[in-house]
Amino acid sequence: LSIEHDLRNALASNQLSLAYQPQVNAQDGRISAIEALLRWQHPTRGAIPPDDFIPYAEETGAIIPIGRWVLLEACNAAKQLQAEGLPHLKVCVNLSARQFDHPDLIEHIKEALATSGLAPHWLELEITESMLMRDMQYAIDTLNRIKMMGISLAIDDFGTGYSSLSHLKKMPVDLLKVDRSFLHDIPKDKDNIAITSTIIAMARQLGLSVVAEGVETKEQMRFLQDIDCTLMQGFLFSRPIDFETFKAHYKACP
Ligand code: G
Ligand code: G
Ligand code: MN
Ligand code: NA
Repeated sequence: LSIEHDLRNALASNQLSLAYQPQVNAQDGRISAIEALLRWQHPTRGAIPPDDFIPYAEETGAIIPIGRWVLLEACNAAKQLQAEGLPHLKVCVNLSARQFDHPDLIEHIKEALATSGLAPHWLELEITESMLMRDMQYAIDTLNRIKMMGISLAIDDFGTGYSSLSHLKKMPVDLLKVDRSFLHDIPKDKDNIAITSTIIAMARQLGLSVVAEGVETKEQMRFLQDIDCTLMQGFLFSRPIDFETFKAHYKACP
């Protein structure tokens, strides 16, 4: 049985779901956004991690219908929080390279917003540096089209992509997500302290917000607060959890 066949079937048979992980404001601890993370519950193999199936989905093109569904599902979730009278949150959706290059990308984004009724400024799209560096003019044009719709743009896994800063500054993005590898062993690891502080200072100079990813300890949190990081995301605050669980938590503690 091929994973490709299983994957195409997964969408139709409701085996895919989204988990949500909050991003909290580094200064006041309040939740300001949630990142949608794809989950696959396979009927016989159990939970398959995204790192094990997204590469297949990319290769086979299955990521296009799956990504279209992710966009709609994530926008619906953000809209539902609003409909229940909760403080509004941004929802962040990861795009894969193949989605970013696909001619229907803009249509699929518009469709998700129109169908859910979510206002565009509550949606944030995450792309990686490598997606931007393959064809810079295409990337700039596509990002501008997305930005003109009122959607925010984030560079995910920032610092791991070998892209030059002179190229990156041409990209019309709003936010950098510092890769979680740089948080490792802070405050013991002096190199990581230097790298993280420098990325955050640079982002501030460029007028960009920063999310530090992979925050697992109070020591990391205090370090990030001291250097005026904007937002934090990681297991210290919450693991990725299903929407109903997140909603119950958010209702109790908005
Ligand atoms: O939760 P974590 O194991 O959930 O995610 C592993 C990887 O899968 C991350 O690099 C994340 O960006 C990626 N990922 C999670 N959800 C999606 C999605 O909906 N679309 C794409 N393209 N990547 C995703
Ligand atoms: O590439 P992207 O940043 O989209 O991937 C998000 C991934 O990071 C998911 O797999 C998610 O489960 C994972 N993640 C989120 N918070 C933490 C954390 O605090 N520690 C670790 N090790 N992984 C995390
Ligand atoms: Mn991400
Ligand atoms: Na990341």
